[in-house]
Amino acid sequence: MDNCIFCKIAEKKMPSKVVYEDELVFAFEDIEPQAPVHILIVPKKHFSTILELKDEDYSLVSHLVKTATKIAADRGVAEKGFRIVTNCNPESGQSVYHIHFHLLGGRQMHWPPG
Ligand code: DGP
Repeated sequence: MDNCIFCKIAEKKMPSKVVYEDELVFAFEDIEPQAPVHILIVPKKHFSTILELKDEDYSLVSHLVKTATKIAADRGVAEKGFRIVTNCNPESGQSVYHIHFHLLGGRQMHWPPG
């Protein structure tokens, strides 16, 4: 989609620190890391928020989650613990309107989140 930074990153029209890529998903380092491990996992197909997902898109969601857990293992945070977060719409703090899962790890997390 035009003017979507995460589409541009996934299409490699904008630079990023690539962590993983396959035909469906793209993962890269967050530009403003909130933890020692902070990676964004995005679908290559554009959806603005998770509210746009249709029934037929949920296999993609499971692929995104599976990718996040694999990366967590690769980065050595799986056993100690990590968090997968997706924000939806303004009150959640969503700032980029292309679905993304934050993978956060490498430090003690707190609850409730801010
Ligand atoms: P959210 O607030 O949930 O929409 O998270 C958006 C995240 O995207 C935020 O943690 C910062 C990150 N981000 C924004 N622009 C860029 C960018 O151009 N490159 C990278 N790598 N990350 C970005």
